[in-house]
Amino acid sequence: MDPDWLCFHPNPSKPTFRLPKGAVDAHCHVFGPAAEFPFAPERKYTPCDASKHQLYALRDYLGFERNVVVQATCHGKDNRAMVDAVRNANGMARGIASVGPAITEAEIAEMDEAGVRGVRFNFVKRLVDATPKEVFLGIADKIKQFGWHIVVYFEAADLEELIPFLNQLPTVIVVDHMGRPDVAKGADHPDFERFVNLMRDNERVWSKVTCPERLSVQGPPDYDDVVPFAKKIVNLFPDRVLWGTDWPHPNMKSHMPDDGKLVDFIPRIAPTPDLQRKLLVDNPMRLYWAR
Ligand code: 0GY
Repeated sequence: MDPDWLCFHPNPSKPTFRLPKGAVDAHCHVFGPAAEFPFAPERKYTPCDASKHQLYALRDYLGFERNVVVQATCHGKDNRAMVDAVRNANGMARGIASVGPAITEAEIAEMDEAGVRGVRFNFVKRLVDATPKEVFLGIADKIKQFGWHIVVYFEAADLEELIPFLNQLPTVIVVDHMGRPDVAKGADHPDFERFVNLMRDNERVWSKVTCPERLSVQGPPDYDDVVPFAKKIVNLFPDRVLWGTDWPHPNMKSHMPDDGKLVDFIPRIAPTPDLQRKLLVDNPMRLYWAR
């Protein structure tokens, strides 16, 4: 692994917040294990191993019932580790893949049968080499007939340029980590308003209200500065939000979050049982377990 790699928390605390029954961790990853599922040659980082067994042990410990395993960029377009994790969860996991333009219908169908329900388009330059938008549109065209959706990962500074492209996408679009706002600017800043307006104008756009540990300038343990951002999105769009741990927290450099404390962040951004049930159960079930 990279010399400055921070491995996930070895013994997270037990959350004080009791998750509703059937809660879904809708953003998490597996890394390898590299001996079984080697990392991709084109990767931008080399992490520690983080296996499906460790992921599902954390699920049980925190009180989740299900997971959405998102293909991590260290595995490139080789989805074997993610698919293996999804196949070995007794129906309690779904997957998001990374694919190239050569993907065939048969390959999509095979992943669909395993439990994959979407693809991720990544625009974060430190994680991937750029993919032309026409290539992404071609992939979108292929996956839409399977009822899959598209997860997009970008940073706030890139949103303005991306809006026409996002509005061209023919499926539900799930934005990772609220489009990575610069929280130092505040939740009423025009940059975050741009993201709010995207969700307001395009009802296909959903958001993961995830990663306070990644977005916070203030830092642990409370990540207070991220609360107004996530709370705003949950309040305005309660039926189009998802939550996830982001375990095993790729590329965290400042600190490694305590996953139990991350769960305790949920009632601060979704204060009522009704909002919590939508965020943690109803919305992910509708998007990932409709079939
Ligand atoms: C995240 C965050 C990151 C990495 C990845 O697939 C990945 O490599 O998603 C990141 O470094 O910001 O969404 O989990």
